[in-house]
Amino acid sequence: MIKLYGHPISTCTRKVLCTLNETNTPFELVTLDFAKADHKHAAHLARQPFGKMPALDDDGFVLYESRAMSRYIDAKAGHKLTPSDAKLDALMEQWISVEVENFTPNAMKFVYHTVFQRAQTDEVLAKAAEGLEASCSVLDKALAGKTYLVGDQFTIADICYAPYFEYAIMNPQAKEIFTKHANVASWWGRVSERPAWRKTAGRA
Ligand SMILES: N[C@@H](CCC(=O)N[C@@H](CS)C(=O)NCC(=O)O)C(=O)O
Repeated sequence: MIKLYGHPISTCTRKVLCTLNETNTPFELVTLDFAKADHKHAAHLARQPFGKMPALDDDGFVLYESRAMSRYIDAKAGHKLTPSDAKLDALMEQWISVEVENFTPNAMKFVYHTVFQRAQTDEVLAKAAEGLEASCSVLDKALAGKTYLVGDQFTIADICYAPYFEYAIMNPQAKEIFTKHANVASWWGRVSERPAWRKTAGRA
């Protein structure tokens, strides 16, 4: 059975938890204690050499990087969250890259500032707001007339954005950016109410 080493509040752990929940994959969550820096100890460094969480152990197969874990879990579950069409699959990958490259570095500034008590300067937040606005504007155009990022199918791409939206929306400035983009706001309404995400975010 899959053992996931992480923490239920960690954004990267949440991507993997959501994938496990969406695919109804049995798993055990082994909670690492941030306060004791469990993720920096030798036992965890053997699973994740960069000292980050999460890491996964599937009967001896050890994997790190949350997006790789989501792909692995979904592949084992029969690709429920991955389009079979080559073009849609490529679009899923495109949106995951945009999440990593353009969206998350900006969204995380607001998450640190508001949720994880790591205050950011006004200058940093102003720059992050510009980046978030640019990403949301691109996402908004792409989501016009669509249920999820690649169309009707909910995919790993949607999951990858969810942890950052869930937290960043707690910041008024980030919330304003999200809500003024109507297609982004309604997409987030659909994603955030999925039972698997509600369970992941502790709202079930
Ligand atoms: N690219 C990695 C990033 C992992 C990561 O940054 N994890 C955070 C928690 S969400 C962490 O371990 N932070 C604690 C630290 O860096 O010491 C992944 O997607 O798994």
